[in-house]
Amino acid sequence: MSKTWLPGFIFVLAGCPSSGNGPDARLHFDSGPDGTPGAIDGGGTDAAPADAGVALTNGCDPATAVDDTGMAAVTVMFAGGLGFNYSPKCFKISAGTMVTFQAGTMANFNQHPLVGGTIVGAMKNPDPASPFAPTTTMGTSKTFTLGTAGTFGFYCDVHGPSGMNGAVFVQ
Ligand SMILES: [Cu+2]
Repeated sequence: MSKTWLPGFIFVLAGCPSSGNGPDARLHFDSGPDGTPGAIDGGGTDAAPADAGVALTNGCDPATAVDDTGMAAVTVMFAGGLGFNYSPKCFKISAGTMVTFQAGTMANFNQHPLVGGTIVGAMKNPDPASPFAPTTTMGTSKTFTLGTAGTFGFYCDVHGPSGMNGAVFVQ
């Protein structure tokens, strides 16, 4: 009988980092049930190169980013389900593409303010010149037309340092 609960107990331990401090602990805890923790919190493929000294923006590498070039419009879901994340997190578009940030059913910009900028070493670096500036703090959907080529990071003002961040490469 005791063997039935033991594996579950181990799983819970694995999902809760002992060093958890606020939002970071929430991210890791919540990303488990969501089913897509890999791309967000370092368990996936694109977070590893970030520690290797490669110049990435919010963990995004243009070589592996989702290729949405040629699309007229792209939608980025945020805080979908229980995951404090953006999907896609890293993507490429053509200049002139409309990018819409769309909240999940239980989320909004008040809970997840959208900031243009980067997370470097868990520090938030807002960029006032970002096409995503100023910070979006209300509503559930916001559309930006990205007309200029470049790399533009974005993050959630609350959960950005713990993984809710991403970048778009405009070509
Ligand atoms: Cu958030």
